[in-house]
Amino acid sequence: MNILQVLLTVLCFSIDKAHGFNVGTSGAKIFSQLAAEQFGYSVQQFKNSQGKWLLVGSPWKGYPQNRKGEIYKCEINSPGSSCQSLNLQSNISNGNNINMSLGLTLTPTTKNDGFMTCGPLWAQLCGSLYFYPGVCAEVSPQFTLQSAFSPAVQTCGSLMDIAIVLDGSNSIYPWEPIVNFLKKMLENLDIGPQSTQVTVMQYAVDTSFEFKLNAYQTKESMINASSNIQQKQGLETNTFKAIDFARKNAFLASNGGRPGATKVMVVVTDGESHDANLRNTVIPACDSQNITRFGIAVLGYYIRNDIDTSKLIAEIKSIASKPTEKYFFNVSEEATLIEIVGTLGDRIFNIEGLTGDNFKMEMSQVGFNLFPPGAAGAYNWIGTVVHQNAQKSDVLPKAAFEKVLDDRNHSSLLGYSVTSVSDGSSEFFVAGAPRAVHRGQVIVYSMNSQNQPVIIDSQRGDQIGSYFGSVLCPVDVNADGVTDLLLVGAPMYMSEEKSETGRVYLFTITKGILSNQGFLEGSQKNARFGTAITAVPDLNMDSFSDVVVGAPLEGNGHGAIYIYYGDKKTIRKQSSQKIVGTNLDPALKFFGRSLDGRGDMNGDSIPDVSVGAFGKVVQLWSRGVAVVTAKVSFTPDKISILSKPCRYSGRQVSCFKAKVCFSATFKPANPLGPVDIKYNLTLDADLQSSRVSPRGHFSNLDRVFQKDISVSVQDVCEEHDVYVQETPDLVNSIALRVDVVLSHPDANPVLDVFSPTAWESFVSIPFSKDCGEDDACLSDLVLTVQSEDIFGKTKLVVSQNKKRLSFTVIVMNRKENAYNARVSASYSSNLFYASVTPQVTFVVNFDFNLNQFQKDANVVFEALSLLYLTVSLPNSTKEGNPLLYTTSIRTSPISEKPYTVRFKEESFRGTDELNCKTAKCRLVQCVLKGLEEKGDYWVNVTTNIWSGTFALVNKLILVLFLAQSGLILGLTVFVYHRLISCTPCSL
Ligand SMILES: [Ca+2]
Ligand SMILES: [Ca+2]
Ligand SMILES: [Ca+2]
Repeated sequence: MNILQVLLTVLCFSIDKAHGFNVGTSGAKIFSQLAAEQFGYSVQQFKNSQGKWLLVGSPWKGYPQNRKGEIYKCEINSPGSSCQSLNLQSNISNGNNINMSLGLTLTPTTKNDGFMTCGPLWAQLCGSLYFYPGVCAEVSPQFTLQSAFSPAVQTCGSLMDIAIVLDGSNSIYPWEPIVNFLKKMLENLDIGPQSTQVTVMQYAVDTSFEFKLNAYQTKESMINASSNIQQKQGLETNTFKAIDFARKNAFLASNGGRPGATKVMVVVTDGESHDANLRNTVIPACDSQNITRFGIAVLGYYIRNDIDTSKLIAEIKSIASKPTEKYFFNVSEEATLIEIVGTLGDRIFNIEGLTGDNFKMEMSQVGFNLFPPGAAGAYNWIGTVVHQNAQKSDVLPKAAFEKVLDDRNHSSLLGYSVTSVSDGSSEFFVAGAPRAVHRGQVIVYSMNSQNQPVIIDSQRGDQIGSYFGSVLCPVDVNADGVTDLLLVGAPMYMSEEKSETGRVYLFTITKGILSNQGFLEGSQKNARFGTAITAVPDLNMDSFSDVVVGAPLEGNGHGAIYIYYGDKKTIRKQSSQKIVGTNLDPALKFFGRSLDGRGDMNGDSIPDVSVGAFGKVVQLWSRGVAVVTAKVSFTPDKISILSKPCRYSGRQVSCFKAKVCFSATFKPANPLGPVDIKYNLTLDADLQSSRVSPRGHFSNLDRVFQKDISVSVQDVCEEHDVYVQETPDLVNSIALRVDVVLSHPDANPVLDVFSPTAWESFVSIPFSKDCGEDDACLSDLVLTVQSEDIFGKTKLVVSQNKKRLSFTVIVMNRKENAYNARVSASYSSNLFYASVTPQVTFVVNFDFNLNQFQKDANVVFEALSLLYLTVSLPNSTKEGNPLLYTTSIRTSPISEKPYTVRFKEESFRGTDELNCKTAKCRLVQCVLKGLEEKGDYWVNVTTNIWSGTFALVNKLILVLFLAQSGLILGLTVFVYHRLISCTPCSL
């Protein structure tokens, strides 16, 4: 028997999200703690000498009294699913400080194999005001706290001596609001011998102490004393004498003044002074003693008496320190003084303890993200980045980022996220500012030799409120030490339906310069896709790193994660797998709010993905990958329809045997399978074929045969009988398609989605075509057309009763068999096709169109043996941008169709060629007529390029085009289809 291996055609393979890929969901381990404490807000895989753990942040632990937060350790390989608290918060916490929110972030520390956690919401109590310096803690591999640092923390108990100078002259009325203002102001200060001391003086003609700096040790006693202050009364307002008195006396050591304490004077008055001539000596004297002065003008008396206030305001402004807008206040009457207390308190705090240096971290929150820690709230919510090393914390100055942020609203939250990327030799830092100019921004910078940041590049988000830059994830896809991609989350990105779908933007980085490569998107509304992003070192073992993205709000807040596999230096933009939280546990909420996948957690060498949820963390197990190959051979490889050796359904029929062999390769290489698969054999499965019924059946009387088989490295083969039906199609080979799927969806290993799982083989069944030894059918069709009417000689009268025009058509073949033989008739528009009466000789009827009288009627007959050629043209990009439109095929112009042009912004970087894989193709089918034996045939398809699609290319590409002017059409991208050779078209 002649056994011949026949051509295997690999069918297209597609990734079906429903099938998933190698992140398994069966056997997932779920750890739980209190959801109200936000257990699961962060998660980190961790290994030490005792085992493998999940570290889980529970930043609200202590809720609602004092959200100190906590880290839990959950042992992966222990039988139970309980977690233990590390009790870190009790070792860090400081009596005055609350809501440490420890565990909001978690990150490994490379230097000692431990980890770092931060509590950026850590609130510091200064007086009655809270500030948010944040805190980060380093923890050893054995879970002991090593150090805690809070570079933004204030010494809010730093020494400050405040002299309050009150105008007590007759014009002040009523007095009570002045006392209330004083009491309220004291409430807002951190009073004490080691923090802030206050002295109060009152003046009219002359000045006297109400109490001195060292008079009261507690806030309560000082407020009590203040309530008893009586109005001094007096006809003159000697403001400058009072200021000078305070300068000379208030801060004296004998009166309680402390050397090194910051000196502040608050002057409250309601009228122009009687001693303005002293101004030019008194105020410079205050400056030389570093006394910061607040000037408060009470305009009540002037307004009540309809006096112009401009001189008064000018005088008080001249008393206040610079800049005036920060140190000068005015109020319309005594009663409204109390309204400025909050602002005044804030401004006093802002100068506290920080003399001669305008460097402010007062509203910063260190640790919103790590390495280096970001300080999102620094500089009044503009934010900055703190570089921490063993010796010290370098808080990067505001000016470093001011220009690039262009943040007039002072709300960038720079440092909300931070990371670093490498080009192999240098390291660049990336900081996210999710509220910069409302659209969000990422900034790439490097550190120069003076430890100062040098801005390299920045990119803004393209939608207001999208929180672009709140999540950053660098990916070294090919693990060569060079960062290939920076993923930037914009989890609040709104879809067109105004729902928070979320997006993840892809950037490549070249020497710190970012280049946008499009974005990833989840599949659902209100998903917050991109809230968490993590790179995984090669889930599917194809040597490229992979990426997992969380969409914690997807599906009404249940959450989902998406898996994207790496490919060369980028990632595939189509997710390969989506795992919906409710499939693991119907009660899961916010599944995907945090992620980690840096390591193998169960010893099979494949990294595993850990997913945080609301009060839970889920450990998923990755599965091995099998690549199955199928080979098919047929015996015999050709079938003669004359030979009918087999019996099928009681009849003698032609038959052949199909032998299917499977083998597999496995990653990891241990264990070597097996993989249990289900295979399907289908005869004539090609859906594009016009054959409705198959030309062959298996022994089960069906065109489809299904079986389970266990496949290992060695070939495993099975043979199947195929019975051939009598068929009118004796030309085309019978196709046998093999499909394989996993026998059990939860099996391990799984089939590789990026390798073929379907193959089509053609048993070259040129049923004996009877076309001579060359097996090519050279026919010679002769067409004879006869009609009752003798055209041209007699006039044909067409009427209602006589409108038929009939032809008798005779086709004869003088040479070898003609397959797919047809007769075609084309006719003029004044005829209707009426019918064909089939005989060996058949009659074709036409009726005249009585609504359209013309002198001539035309009918052209042709006898053809047809051959089709299908041309695929890249018709539009994946985004739907038009690429090419056909203008002609051969000599027949195609009628023009109206075409609505609609362009979307789209990047072609990384796309070498726009072909039917990278773009959407359109099929043009040509019928080839009048072919001669063994000729080469050319079909000239002429297309035009939609220039609009390329009008929006960014400048870099545009320059390239211009440089190659005249060669644009020569780019390999477009030309390959311009002339299509039809060499294999011989019959
Ligand atoms: Ca790389
Ligand atoms: Ca991979
Ligand atoms: Ca594993």
